Amino acid sequence: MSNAEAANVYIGIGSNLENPLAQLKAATAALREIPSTKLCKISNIYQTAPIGPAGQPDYTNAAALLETQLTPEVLLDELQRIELGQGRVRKERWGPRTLDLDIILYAGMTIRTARLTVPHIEMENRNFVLIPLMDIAPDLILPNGKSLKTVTDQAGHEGIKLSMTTNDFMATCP
Ligand code: A4P
Ligand code: MG
Repeated sequence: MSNAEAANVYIGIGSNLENPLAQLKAATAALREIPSTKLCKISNIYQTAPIGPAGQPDYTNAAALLETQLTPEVLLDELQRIELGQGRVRKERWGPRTLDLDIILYAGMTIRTARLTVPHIEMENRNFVLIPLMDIAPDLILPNGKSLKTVTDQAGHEGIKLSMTTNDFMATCP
């Protein structure tokens, strides 16, 4: 793949059901298999307090950097295929899930279609998205001109703790 044609895409990864760490490991292996796409970076792994309906388990969250030649909607198809392959059942909004793969940023683009809102609409409100992203893209500027560091500092560290470093995680990946 030539870099000139590839888009840098940041993916948010989340799970809070059926052994979330194992879900993230399987997701990492699956991201590597997406056609015309390279998995470039994985953040540290975090344990995070759930946002949304009460009573659901803590989440495990991380972020990944992909380099892809796929269009945003084709990439979304691939991510949804991986979610379904890992037993994802869509029920209530923000409810518990085995695997959630969200497109957080796609090549600095702003996208609003029936299927996609990029940057992810909630990203600036969610430290469980921003803090993993800071691990892999500390100098990133968002499409709205704000620096990732500034919005991450504003979001704070409440409800999030480091659960595993990237190196320890990758050492145990299939
Ligand atoms: N969609 C639109 N934009 C995007 C995008 N940028 N990336 C559409 C991916 N999908 C996008 O998503 C519903 C539809 O959103 C998709 O069909 C796609 O066309 P979904 O994954 O089926 O439903 P959802 O995930 O329940 O809804 P939503 O609003 O995407 O939820 P979020 O925002 O993903 O939140 N708490 C913690 N601590 N950690 C978490 O990871 N995650 C959620 C889910 C709630 N609370 C959490 C966490
Ligand atoms: Mg989602």
